[in-house]
Amino acid sequence: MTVADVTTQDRYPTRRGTGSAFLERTDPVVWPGVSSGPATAAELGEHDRDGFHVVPGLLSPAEVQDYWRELERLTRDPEVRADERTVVEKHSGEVRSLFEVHRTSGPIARLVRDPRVLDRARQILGSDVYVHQSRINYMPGFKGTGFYWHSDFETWHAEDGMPAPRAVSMSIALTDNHPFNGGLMVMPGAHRTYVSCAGRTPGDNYKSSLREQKVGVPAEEDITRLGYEHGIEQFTGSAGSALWFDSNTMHGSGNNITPFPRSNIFIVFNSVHNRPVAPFAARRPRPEFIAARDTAALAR
Ligand code: 6CS
Ligand code: FE
Repeated sequence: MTVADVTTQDRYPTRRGTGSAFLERTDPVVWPGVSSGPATAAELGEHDRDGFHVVPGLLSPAEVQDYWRELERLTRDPEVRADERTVVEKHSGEVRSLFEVHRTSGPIARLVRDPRVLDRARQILGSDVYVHQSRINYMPGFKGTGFYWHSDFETWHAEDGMPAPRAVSMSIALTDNHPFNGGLMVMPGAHRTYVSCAGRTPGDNYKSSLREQKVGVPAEEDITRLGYEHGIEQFTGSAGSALWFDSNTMHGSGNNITPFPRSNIFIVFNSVHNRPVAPFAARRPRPEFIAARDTAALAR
């Protein structure tokens, strides 16, 4: 096997037009290589076992206020609303997600380089990292619609050419996450199973999938099997807390019909040793604002 084969061979096949299948993850979750940083051994152990861990109070209340003001500024700006990087809700037309915010927002550009954030990502992935995707998910009260069950890595592999699940996501709550306002549900331990999905990727799939994902979601019987085997937990916590989760974590959320928004900043870090190649199950890579092609390592 040559070096090129190692990165381009498909160890996580999906969307090949056949049925779904469970494949065992062959890659680590917490990677060796970076020995110091803000994450404790207990947190890294939890992350390895469950596929996620929570850091309460990662941002102070004053910082939450600053980011909340930034979110309001961005969601109200007519230029931002008209930008292709803004995704609106299918039925209500409310803002759903703003992409590439680590480039369009000064405060978020600083946040991804903050040692509390960057050094934890480096510890988990065992290397230098860069931002594969960033977004603000607005999830307004009454009109916020959820995300059906999925593994992010399945999409990043199929549509962005990410070779292995050596990526980690951080979701920082900007509003309180209650059990009732559309909070994220996760299946602890299911990150070790890769669900190879049925179907094929339609052209320009991202134009609809970012509002409602239809391909790359496991079949109900797959979700049932994983749900009974691993159980389901929900991320709740005050504004400022952060959920760190593995790229292959099985997760989803319900609609938010309460008056309380559930807004969060969502950053995906990828290892510089896991740079995307050609998509594994799509004709063309998605645009840069959804899947970065600038893979230079982040520095403080
Ligand atoms: O497309 C993405 O990159 C992300 N969004 C959705 C709705 N599913 C996969 C992944 O989480
Ligand atoms: Fe997701």
